[in-house]
Amino acid sequence: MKALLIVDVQNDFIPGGALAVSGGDEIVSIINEIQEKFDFIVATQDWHPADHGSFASNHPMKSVGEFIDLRGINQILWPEHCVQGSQGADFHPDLNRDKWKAVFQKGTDQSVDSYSGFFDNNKAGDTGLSSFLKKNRINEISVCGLATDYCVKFTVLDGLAEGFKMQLIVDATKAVNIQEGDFERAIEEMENAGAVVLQSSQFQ
Ligand code: VGL
Ligand code: ZN
Repeated sequence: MKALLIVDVQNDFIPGGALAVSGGDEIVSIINEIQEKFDFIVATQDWHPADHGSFASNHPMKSVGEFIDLRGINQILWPEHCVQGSQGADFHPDLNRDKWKAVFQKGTDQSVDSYSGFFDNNKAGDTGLSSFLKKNRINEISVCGLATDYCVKFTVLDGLAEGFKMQLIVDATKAVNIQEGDFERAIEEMENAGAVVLQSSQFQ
């Protein structure tokens, strides 16, 4: 059985938001169309406490884009984003949520970031996404959302490691692109790990 997984389509990742992904708004209508082709849909939501360790504002003398050691993990510092209960953490208002079976929140532990919708970056925390999908006999996951080079990529890689067949709907994602080429490198990494990359037009 196939599932659609919509990653982090939240106001803070949309132009005008705190961690805006260029063109992030353009994928919302594409994702809504794709949703018509799926019966089983789940979503992830970046959901940080205000004191989250990935926020530059929580580290005196540090700025956005710098790296720190966060409990033994090399962590890039982000602007404050997707703070629990904030408007920026809400899903894009035009995103259709009618058929969603569940939302999996991530990044809730102050001491570690969580790019993947499955596990924290240290692999200790588990959102429950994998067991939920397996319980529902899902073995194949199509992924869309934000951002290609962070949460989408790590979700796809963890999904493969969990034994799911993973598809990336590439025109239904956009990248942060901290460095030029991050989008292309992310796609290559996902393909090399075994993901199938396709366009939304390839769904009938
Ligand atoms: C994301 C950076 C920080 C994402 C989340 O959803 O790709 N990126 N938090
Ligand atoms: Zn985040």
